[in-house]
Amino acid sequence: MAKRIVIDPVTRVEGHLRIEVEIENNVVTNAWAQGTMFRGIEQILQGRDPRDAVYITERVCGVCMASHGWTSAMAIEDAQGANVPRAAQLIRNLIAGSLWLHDHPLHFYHLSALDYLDVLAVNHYQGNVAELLAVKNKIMSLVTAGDTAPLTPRYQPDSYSVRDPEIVTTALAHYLEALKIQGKAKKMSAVLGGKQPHQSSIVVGGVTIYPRKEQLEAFRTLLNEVVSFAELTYVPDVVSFCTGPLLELGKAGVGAGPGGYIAYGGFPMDDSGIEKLFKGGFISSEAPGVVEALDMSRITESVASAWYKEGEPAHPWAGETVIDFDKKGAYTFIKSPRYKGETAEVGPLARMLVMQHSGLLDLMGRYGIKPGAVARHLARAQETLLITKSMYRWLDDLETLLGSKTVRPDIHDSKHWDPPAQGQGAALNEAPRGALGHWLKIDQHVISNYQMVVPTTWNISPRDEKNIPGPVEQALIGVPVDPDNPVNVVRVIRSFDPCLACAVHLIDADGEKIVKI
Ligand code: NFE
Ligand code: MG
Repeated sequence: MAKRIVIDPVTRVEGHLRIEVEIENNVVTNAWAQGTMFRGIEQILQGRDPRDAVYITERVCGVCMASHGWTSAMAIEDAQGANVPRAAQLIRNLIAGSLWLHDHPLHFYHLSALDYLDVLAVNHYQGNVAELLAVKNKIMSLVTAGDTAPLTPRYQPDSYSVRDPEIVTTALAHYLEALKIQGKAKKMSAVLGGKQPHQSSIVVGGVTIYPRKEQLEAFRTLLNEVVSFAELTYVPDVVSFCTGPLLELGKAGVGAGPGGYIAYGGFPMDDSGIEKLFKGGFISSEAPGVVEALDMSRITESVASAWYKEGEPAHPWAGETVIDFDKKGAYTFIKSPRYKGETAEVGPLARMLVMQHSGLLDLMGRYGIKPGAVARHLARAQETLLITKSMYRWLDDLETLLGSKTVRPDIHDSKHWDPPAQGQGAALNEAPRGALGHWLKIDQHVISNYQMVVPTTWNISPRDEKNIPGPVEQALIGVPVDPDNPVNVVRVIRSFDPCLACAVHLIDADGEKIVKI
């Protein structure tokens, strides 16, 4: 007999996600991912001056704001033919890079690690390290007070859970330390971005901040602390978890996605903006390991399973976002992005596979780890190392540029401030959770259409017009699950680090439920 399990809301993800799975003989046989919150950012943008989009799109999300502001500026710059000066590119890289250093450790410690820890094992810690004893006392006093949320998730520890008291207590100590590090990474983006959340330095054509020497010094001091945590604590923790207690899950490839991967590329490394830290490309599920060059015209969004007015799959420039609550067969507010009609996973694993990152491929090969939930955690850690190294390079280059005595370098392309009366632009970029694209059309000086195709739109996408499920839906099928303790379901979902706020962009202004499911 098939059983149905509904997890609503899925916690420790950003935004509202509802997951429904069908289970037979303790294995998931079918899955539906639903974005149940509708916002309306794409509609809000219509009729506005294109330059407003930088600030408005940042409000899509409370996590990856700078990625949206930056990508929006790039899309408008594409419409204008603007040239962003190198100093501005470096400042943008540093603001967005700070986001990565904030997001990835947060995802591991605060959103995911608890799925793999038997937290109450702290009580059996017998060592005498003062810091760990303090953690033990702190957690046990919460237990006594009956107040262990969010440290004890609603699922029970299982055979994959780490129970060694020393490892659990150390991981919890790092969980607490990572909370402080998050704050420092946020502060870094505020130093150059003007404020947090929602930076205000990035504008169309460049940036508005001309950092003083003290600001760069403050940034570097914070960077040293954040990088030292990332390199000496976070990455080693992820590697030891993935190649230790989680190895069996990793070798079994639990949570493997569709096998198709897409990355757009991001973080310009030189003046031309052509050489990038992350490379763009597509890997088809039909040809694993073969990276194809991207053809932007092959990106489409289907609305077959979404509460939007029926229509053929459309390229984002021609896309529409018109609500249809009564549509038969629809079950989500998320559209289905596809590349050449194929489902593709985005995010750190996609990026690292597309760029054939030797560090990740070596680790996966050495330990026999297959693509899946564990590989996603490993990929996130490996790309963090690319970011930490690049942050120093960008900061050094910026200091050299700004320190030049003879010429004050440009931070803005002032010849291209006014957008064209008519035109269109697009930007393909990378956000912490994956490939991010903004497309806009301008008519009579204002935005006539604005379409965002966001990382979580790719990953949480529903069935398309050919009834092919999205990446998370496919990743869940085949996952072994104890129906009384479906922790494996959330382990797989959270390995994607979904953000539904980004994916849906709409909420009813009165806070009313728009649809009842
Ligand atoms: Ni709201 Fe986001 C990122 C974007 S969405 S967090 O990273 O763009 O998946
Ligand atoms: Mg969209």
